[in-house]
Parts: sequence; C-alpha cells; structure tokens
Amino acid sequence: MSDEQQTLHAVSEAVNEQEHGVLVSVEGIGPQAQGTPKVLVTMGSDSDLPLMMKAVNTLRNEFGIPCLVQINSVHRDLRSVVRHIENLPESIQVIIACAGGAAHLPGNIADLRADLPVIGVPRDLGALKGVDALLSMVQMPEGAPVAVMAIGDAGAVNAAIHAAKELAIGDPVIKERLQAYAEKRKQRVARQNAGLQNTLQSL
Ligand code: RP5
Repeated sequence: MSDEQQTLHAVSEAVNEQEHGVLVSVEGIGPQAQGTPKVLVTMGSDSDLPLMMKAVNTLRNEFGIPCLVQINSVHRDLRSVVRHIENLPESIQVIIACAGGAAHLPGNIADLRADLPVIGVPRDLGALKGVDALLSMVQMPEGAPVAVMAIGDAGAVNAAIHAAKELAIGDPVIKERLQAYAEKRKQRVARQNAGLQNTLQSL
C-alpha cells in the first residue's frame, strides 16, 4: 500500500468507528491527532472519501490545519445531519462539504449554519459526471451561499486552499504557508521553462 492508500484506509476505519467525526492533523488520525479542528470536511458517503482526502491532505500537509472528517447523508439520515451540524465543536470556522448526484448536503448545511462559510465540492459521478452536483450546489437561493469549487480533484484541493485563505484572515502562520504554497507553484513553471528546450526537442 502506498502512503496515500494507507492514510485513506486509516481515515475510513476511524470514520466508521466514530459517531461525531474523526480528527485528522499533521501528527495523525483519531487518537494520534493533535490540536483543535478548524475545518469540518464532510461528505454524503464514504464513497466520496478518496476525493475528499485530497482536501484533508492539503489541509494537513500544506497548511498544518487540523480538521474533523465526518459523513453526513441528507438523503439517508437527515436527522443525524441536523444534530451533527448544529453541534459542531466551537473551534470549527469553515465547512467543506462534498456530494455527488443530487447534491443537497452543502446547501442544507448553509441553511443550518448561517454563521459559517460553506465550500462545496461536486463529485464527478454517474451519468451526468458531476454536472448535476455542480448545478445543485451553485444554484442556491439568495441568502444561503455555498462557495462552489470545480468538479473533482481540483475542486477538492481548491476547497482546502480556500478554507486556508479564510482562516488566514486571522492567522499569520497560515498566511505564510499560503505564500509558500504559491511559491512552489511558481517554481514549477520556472522548472518547466528551464527544461523547455529539451521538451521541444523530444516532441
Ligand atoms: C451522494 O450520493 C454521496 O455524496 C455520493 O457522492 C453519492 C453516492 O453515494 P453512495 O451510493 O456511493 O453511498 O449522496
């Protein structure tokens, strides 16, 4: 198993065992994790977990932000969603919510939590390949916004970056890490340009 697969496996196991979500931080998962969660990463099903690990891993590895991971299905157990979302730890400042298909989870959470920003990640799934989830999330009525990211992997990573930017408003350490992340992206372009002559010759 690769490191990424091992992490996914550990989070899946822990999520299945705990009713109120699993803490994930740089130090580890569940009992090994440290710190207070600042972000809730939630999703409609554990089938969304491989996608949402892109968000979880970006939060922990790039920005050192502890998060709570929790499954909340508005179509299978709406009452428990209301209970969980209304009783989040006080430390949660941003919610990332992923779903596929008729993706009502982020919009429902936006109504339940008028005090917290909600970032939606549409999952690429089924006949409509995520366009259904994208439109379900983005077409919210006035008054309950969901900040919707791209469908799939880029959306999951961008959700974590967007959450970090919101937290950085009051946290200079996260702000510095965002700047370091942007610097790494610039260096990638510089490396591509440095190797461009060879790349062109090989085409
Ligand atoms: C949505 O239905 C979930 O968020 C998931 O994206 C999709 C399919 O769920 P499973 O049938 O795989 O549990 O509510």
